[in-house]
Amino acid sequence: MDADLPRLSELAERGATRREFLMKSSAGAIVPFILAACHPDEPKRERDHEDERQANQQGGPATALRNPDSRLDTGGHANVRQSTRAAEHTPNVAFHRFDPALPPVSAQRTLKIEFTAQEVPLKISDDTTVAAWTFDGDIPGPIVHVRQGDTVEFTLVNHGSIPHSMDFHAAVIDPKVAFRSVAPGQPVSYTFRAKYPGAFLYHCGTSPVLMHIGSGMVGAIVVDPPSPLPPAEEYVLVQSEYYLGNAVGGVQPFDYAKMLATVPDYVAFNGRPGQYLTAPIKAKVGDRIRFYVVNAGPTHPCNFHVVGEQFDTVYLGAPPAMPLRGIQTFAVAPGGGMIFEMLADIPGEFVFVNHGFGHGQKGAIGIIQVEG
Ligand SMILES: [Cu+2]
Repeated sequence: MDADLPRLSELAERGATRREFLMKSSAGAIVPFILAACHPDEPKRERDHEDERQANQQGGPATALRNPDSRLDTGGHANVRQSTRAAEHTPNVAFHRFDPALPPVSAQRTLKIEFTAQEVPLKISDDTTVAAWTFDGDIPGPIVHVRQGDTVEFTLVNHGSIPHSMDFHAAVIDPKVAFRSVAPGQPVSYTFRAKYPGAFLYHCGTSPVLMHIGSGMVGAIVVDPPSPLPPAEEYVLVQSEYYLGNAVGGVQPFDYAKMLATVPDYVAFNGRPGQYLTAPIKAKVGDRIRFYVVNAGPTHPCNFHVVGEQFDTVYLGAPPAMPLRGIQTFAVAPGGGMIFEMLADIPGEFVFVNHGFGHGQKGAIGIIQVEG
């Protein structure tokens, strides 16, 4: 891990440029965590070695788990090695910010969606390119937006080199059929109706699911209730964890043993650690800001919090039913999704963060810039 250790320099740089703000803010407690991210040379070798040892110890029973949804599973140990497909591409890929804006809902009540499973290099920061397994070439995959009761006609075409599949949490469907794995070059199609409103995860369910989720095959589907929620600026944040191995040709593969050890290198909103520190989400005083927070995991919760704010409303599920009011922090479970609303009463820079701060420090952090 030493020579090719994924650096936090970009995040650290962003932290440094935000230092004054953080010092001035009421979030004094954040400062040590951000500044701690400025030490990319921390001795990780011993820790990683220990992680690996633990992972090996856990490897037997954990990797024996099978995905009952998949018909092409070849065993719990299958497909934990990174395919070479991503590394064969040139690693000279450009960084792009993932647009967190919720796309408009379709006017049609039946939505045809086709995704491709792709194994591609993805630049997640200035100095880190990963050998990603993706839907449509990005982590997370495209944001899907429908209404309760809408019909989704979905097709996945596998352009990868190993089996992949699709598990929509917004679907009520026979998983053995719909969520089955398909071989390279093959498609799988199924149709479902969005039964409940809310923010839902989708992910590849091919065995071992940990490897496929952990390598980036995740995304969000937002289902609106029949009567619209109050007007708001709407954003989708998909939290996910990165467990990376040594770079090959400038591209870092995902590391299954580290996924089992559950100590991530990075935790990110929408695939890029700290991307919304550099390029904050903009809002205006008077806005209602609605976050659809989906936690892809694969393992850790997203303890969602906004510094200097309180959530006016948090919907556990099926909005507008059972709203929680005046919430400071709420955990979104791995595999879960929830809706958080805040009212931008005053101007300022408000940090949104996973308040499990080990993971906030590792990149699950951003800024909402509220202008008067
Ligand atoms: Cu997959």
